Amino acid sequence: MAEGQRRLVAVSNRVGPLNDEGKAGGLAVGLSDALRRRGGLWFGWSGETSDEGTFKEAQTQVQGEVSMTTIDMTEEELEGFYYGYANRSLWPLLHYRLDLAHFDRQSERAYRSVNQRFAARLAPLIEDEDLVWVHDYHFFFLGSELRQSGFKGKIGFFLHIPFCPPEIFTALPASHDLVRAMLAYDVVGFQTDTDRRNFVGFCLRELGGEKLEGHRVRVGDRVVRADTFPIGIDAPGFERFAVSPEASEHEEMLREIAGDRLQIVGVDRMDYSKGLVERFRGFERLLEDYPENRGKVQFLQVAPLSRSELDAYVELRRELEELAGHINGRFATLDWTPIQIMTRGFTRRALAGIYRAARVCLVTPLRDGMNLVAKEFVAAQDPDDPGVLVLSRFAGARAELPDALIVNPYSTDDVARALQRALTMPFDERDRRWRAMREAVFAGPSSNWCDAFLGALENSGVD
Ligand code: GDG
Repeated sequence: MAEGQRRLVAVSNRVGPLNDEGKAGGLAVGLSDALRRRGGLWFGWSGETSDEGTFKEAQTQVQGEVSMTTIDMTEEELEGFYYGYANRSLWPLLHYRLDLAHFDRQSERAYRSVNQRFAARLAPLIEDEDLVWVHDYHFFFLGSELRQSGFKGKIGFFLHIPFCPPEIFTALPASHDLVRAMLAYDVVGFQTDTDRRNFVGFCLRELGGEKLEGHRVRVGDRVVRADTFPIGIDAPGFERFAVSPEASEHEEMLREIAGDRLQIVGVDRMDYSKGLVERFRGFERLLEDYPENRGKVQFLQVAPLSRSELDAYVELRRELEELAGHINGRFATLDWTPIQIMTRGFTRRALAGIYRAARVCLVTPLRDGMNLVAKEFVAAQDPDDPGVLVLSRFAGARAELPDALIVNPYSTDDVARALQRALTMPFDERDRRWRAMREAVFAGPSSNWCDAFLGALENSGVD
């Protein structure tokens, strides 16, 4: 931590790792970059469950300038808070998927009580001079709980995933309570202007709030700054990964297997928000409508399993494996397998090599807060032979990457057309588009997201 700088206290459900070998997940990637640079305390769940009454003392691990302090949850808390409210209610709802959202009062209770308990365990570890930065949809109530315990310092909140329109959000039985709790933060940050507008719209229409200067909104006697802070990647770092021996080994292996065939890749946690089913159908349509691609392209989908305890995710896996089997059954020849899906994870260096071997990367979420894969793909490309990014209009990253081929992921024809265009794109256009995207991904220092948010938090309440 630099002299005179306030200590950063970050709170998120999962804590660490600080190295590059983390599991799939955008939040950990973004936050570990920020903490490695600035130092501070990272507080959250240990990843373990234990019985109430026998909760272990908080565990602290120190790595350089960063302390990571974690606490356990009970099995019931994990079920109600994490699988229940966070991932069966809030995740689908905030991704505009009312059809998949379940609401029940037991999990709502568990969610509130975990927020309260985490706040109670964090309170003795922090001081009013610290900058407390709470992350994501697991902890909407944590700030207001900290306030109730008497904490007077600055608390910010960043939502990594979308904030849906008020018309959808009001379906959540506790929608008013939840947004009122968010007003305890000094700054609430979103990935895109759309998310910010949806949140502000809820405050105005549902809670009778009013807009003030400087992206602030007032509800009753609370004033909160609601602003946009798009998350970025450590682009120079990822570019270096892409030429590391481990990356090159993966790149060469993939190129060798592909031979003259063009490689298409997708890299996503296996999640229904990522539009994988629609993407597979788009690939199938490519082979139907543009038969010249048969035997000439191959599609590798890396999809590490995520939240596999939930029915919707089990169902998604079944559907994807069936669809991949169907496509292969329909089009494969003795020496060609059109589509391959892998549920194992790779190291980040290996992933960088996979991106670099690809002519086309498909990033087609139905809704995504930002999507770091899109940015990583751009950073990993070989400047002499860059690939093409096909990007969903519903990914937050779209705002910064207009030079990708933008598609409507719900339209099978649109995805197939964009794929065909990407596969046949002349070098000059490929190069021009990639350079423009590279500039966007490398724009400003990699610390932009963190510094912008913490700067806003530090200045909040100062007129
Ligand atoms: C949430 C929001 C927002 C993927 N497979 C492997 C692996 N990954 C890494 C990717 C990337 C990260 O996981 C995924 O990040 P995304 O941003 O694409 O998506 P979410 O996990 O849904 O992240 C998202 C993000 O938070 C940050 O705010 O952008 O909108 O949903 O870094 O490379 N990493 C490893 N092995 C894999 O197999 N090591």
